[in-house]
Amino acid sequence: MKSVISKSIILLMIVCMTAVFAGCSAAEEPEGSDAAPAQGEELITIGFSQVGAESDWRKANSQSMIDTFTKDKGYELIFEDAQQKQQNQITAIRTFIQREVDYIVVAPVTEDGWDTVLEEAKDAGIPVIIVDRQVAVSDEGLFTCWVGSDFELEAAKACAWLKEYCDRQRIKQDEINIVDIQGTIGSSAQIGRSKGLKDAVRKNGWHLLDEVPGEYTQAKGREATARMLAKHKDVNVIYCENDNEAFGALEAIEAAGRKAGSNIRAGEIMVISFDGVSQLAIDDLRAGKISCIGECNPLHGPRVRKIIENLENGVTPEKYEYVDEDIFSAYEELTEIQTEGKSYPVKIIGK
Ligand code: GZL
Repeated sequence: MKSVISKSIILLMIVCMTAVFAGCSAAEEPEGSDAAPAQGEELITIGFSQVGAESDWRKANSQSMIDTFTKDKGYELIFEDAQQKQQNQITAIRTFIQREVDYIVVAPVTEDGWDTVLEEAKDAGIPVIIVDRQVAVSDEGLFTCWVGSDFELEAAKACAWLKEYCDRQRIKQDEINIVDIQGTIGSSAQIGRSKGLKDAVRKNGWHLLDEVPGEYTQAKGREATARMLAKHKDVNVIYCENDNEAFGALEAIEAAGRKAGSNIRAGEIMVISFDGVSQLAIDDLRAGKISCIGECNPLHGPRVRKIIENLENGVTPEKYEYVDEDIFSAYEELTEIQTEGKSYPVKIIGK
């Protein structure tokens, strides 16, 4: 059953986000040909199983797919929102198979549990493109290709920023007492961002006081942060695995009578985050409430279209396509960071 998310609400969101995201993001979108289909040409049908609408990132990701796969460009998009439940995604994929769509696109909520349904899609001869988070399957032949972010690199860059910041502010690395407000447990973004933090904790001698699920939502981010502030009096960095958790963390910090900011020495609590999609996140960065954001590019629509165009023309796509991403901060003295032997520019978001 086709379920099209109400476009008016999303459209409003996307206008703000895309303007912001385009303003901040360095990543260029691959150009899909905008040629309209020849008269009477069959539409290419795409079944898209989306995680849900849990975050600003997710809404921007959904809108990118909706904007890309339109009838005037020769596509029919069947959009299914799984409300963050894997079983709903599996049901949606089975519906797509029954409807004999031309392509199945899946943004998997978590990495495990996909072998059986992907086997069914393969048996039906329908190519499956995985976007955003990855799937952990016994046979990589069960999907055609994947496009998304390098979540461990996102974490490595954000942690390299924190290490550099401490060095410049003459804050000893072992003064860092950090809690991790994790994303949806078992999702690639959570696995990568949590692992990247743990690697940095070991390398820099920070203290990882706790890890708690924040499920990428503002409400859970607020709840988890409040618990951490009550439990750990010495915490001075809150590492949020997306911006919506960070918005909740800022509310909890204020409710606890503390101040969010990068002046750890003066007792402020530093908030680090990921995504950088919404105007609110950029405003919080500019105001110094969030100290650093690891960009996570949600605009996968054009990339998936390029993949489908190639497949239509018999061109085999790369198995794994990683998108380029920046790191944002308002701290003007730190314009470049190094990690894993490479340098990355820091995009300074001016006051
Ligand atoms: C990352 C994506 C994550 C975002 C969150 O690619 O999977 O899920 O960081 C979203 O905002 O909910």
